[in-house]
Amino acid sequence: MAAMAALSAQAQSQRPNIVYIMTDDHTAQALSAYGNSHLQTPNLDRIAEEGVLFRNSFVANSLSGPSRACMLTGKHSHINGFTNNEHGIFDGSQQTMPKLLQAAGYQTALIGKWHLVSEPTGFDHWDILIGQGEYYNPLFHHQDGSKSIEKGYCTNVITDKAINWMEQRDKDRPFILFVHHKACHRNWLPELKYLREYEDQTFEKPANFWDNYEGRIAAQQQEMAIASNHDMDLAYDTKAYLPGDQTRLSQAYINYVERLEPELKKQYWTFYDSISCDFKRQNLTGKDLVEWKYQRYMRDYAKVTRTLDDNVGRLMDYLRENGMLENTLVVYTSDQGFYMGEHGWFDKRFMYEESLSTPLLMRLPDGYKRRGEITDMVQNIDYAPTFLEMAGVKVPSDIQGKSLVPLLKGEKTIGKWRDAIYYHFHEYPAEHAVKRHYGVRTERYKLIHFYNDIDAWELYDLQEDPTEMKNVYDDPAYAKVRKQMHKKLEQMQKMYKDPIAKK
Ligand code: SGN
Ligand code: CA
Repeated sequence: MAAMAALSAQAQSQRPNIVYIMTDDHTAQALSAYGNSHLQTPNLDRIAEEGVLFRNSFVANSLSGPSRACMLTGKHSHINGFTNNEHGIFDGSQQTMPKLLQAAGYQTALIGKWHLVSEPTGFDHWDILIGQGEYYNPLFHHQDGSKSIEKGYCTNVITDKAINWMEQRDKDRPFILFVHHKACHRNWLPELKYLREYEDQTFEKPANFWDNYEGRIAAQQQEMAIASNHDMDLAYDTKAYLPGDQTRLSQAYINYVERLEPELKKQYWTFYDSISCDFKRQNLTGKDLVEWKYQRYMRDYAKVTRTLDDNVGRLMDYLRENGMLENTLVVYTSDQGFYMGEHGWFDKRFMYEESLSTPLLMRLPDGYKRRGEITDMVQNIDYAPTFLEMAGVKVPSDIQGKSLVPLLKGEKTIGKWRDAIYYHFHEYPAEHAVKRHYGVRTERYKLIHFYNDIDAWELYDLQEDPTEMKNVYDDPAYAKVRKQMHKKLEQMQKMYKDPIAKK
């Protein structure tokens, strides 16, 4: 509070507000701003058009809880302690960016998905989903300890709550508002008004959809293939059942739909009944069945994204109409990327490009001149130091991320920015069976080590092989690169104090 007292009311009001919108599993390939021509996200694209789009934006550990912990602390998972969803409980007594902003006079609020198990700390106000949350009439955990169902579709409810909070805030002090959506997490239940949206569209499969994982042992052993009915469940993900007989559906899925009011529930089942009728009539097998599953996945994901984009638009309209845009940093990102059929997959976790990446768009407050695309490599541990610096708060020396302020101000960064990022995924054994691994990515190369119950190294030349189909670790032509990348990895593990580093 001392820092706040030292600032005049005028200085207080000049510090930018921060609206941080983070979605769940919304991958860069599913935004038109990043080049998807099948799926329109006009409101998100507008943030990029008026601000900046990061082309090389990555996470440190591609999973919900760990990503959130990295963002809040500016530190890698092995330092902040939340390494995986299955056994993690976030230590809320540690230093976090919201706490530092709060101490400097910022109003701090968090709405939506939290997923860090312990109660949020460092927020003046919080109102969170429980665990993964629900799409229809979601249950919220309020700050006073009570829980209640909020009527409506989750993405709309979260935006309403965010706007309501901004309405009643102290308008003389800056704020940071975290808007954390459940969308577009599995199993992609659409807002009812968009049930029929995208149904006429055929989505193009990525070129490496039928990957056979040659030379990549961990990829051979995962459980996240669209083709496998064990992984992408017909009765859960594609919502297929015998028409009129929902008894074969996954109970978890039925429970989600049961939350709807009777009239809406009827609309819902009528729609998926027609899909299931059609499915039965076609009697698909082999590749045709996989193709059908892929189209169902894409269409439902796209519908969920549609509502998300509408709500980003609604939030931006509020900021615009209230004259707040000039003094607000708006950030749009996701907790990680996702596979949209690349390598034949859904889900994330792997250090391959689509889930290592996360979309990152920013609309900048006055005084930050950069516009357009930024290609420097950035990571979610960078958000905390960025927000702190923008708020005029000294960045503690134990924060591992780098402030993005020089990039946002348009300063020349050639030769001064980082030349590699570090990644470490810890959750195994677990759902989707992705082995533990760590690695380093430079502008051109990527070295990965899968460790626990296998011991496998992979090396990719992203320039020659952007879809990561050819592991060149044992290719003599890459011997020199391999050596350099090992050196880089050792350096980074030491620098980030990962206990897995070679002693
Ligand atoms: C759930 C999903 C998984 C997903 C994890 C983690 N299964 O367990 O497919 O990988 O969440 O996702 S589900 O049957 O419950 O849909 S994360 O984004 O929260 O990390
Ligand atoms: Ca996620």
